[in-house]
Amino acid sequence: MSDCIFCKIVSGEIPSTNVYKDEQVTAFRDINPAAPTHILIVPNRHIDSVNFMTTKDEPLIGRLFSIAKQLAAQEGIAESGYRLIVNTNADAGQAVFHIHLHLLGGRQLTTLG
Ligand code: DGP
Repeated sequence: MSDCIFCKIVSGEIPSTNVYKDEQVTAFRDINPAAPTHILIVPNRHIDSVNFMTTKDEPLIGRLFSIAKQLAAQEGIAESGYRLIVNTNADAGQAVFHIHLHLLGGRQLTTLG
């Protein structure tokens, strides 16, 4: 999508600190980190949100979690713990409408909600 920030990050049009990239997925550091490790893991193909995923996207969305696991180990937070978050629409505070998994860790995370 031409006006999507994360599509522009995937294509390299907007600079980002990438920590992972393959033909399906890109992961980069959040511009406004909420924890010592705050990485966004996104599919290279645009999907607005969980509300727009279909059953054919299940392997791709599953892959986001596999990469999160790999990056958590790489960041040294696999044992201390981490949180994976997917915000959807206004009540969850979704700001960027390109589906993404937040990987947060490196400190004690407070309660949800
Ligand atoms: P969400 O509320 O789940 O839609 O979170 C969107 C996140 O995206 C938010 O934590 C800030 C981050 N973000 C927004 N614009 C940029 C950007 O241009 N670069 C990077 N690295 N992160 C961004």
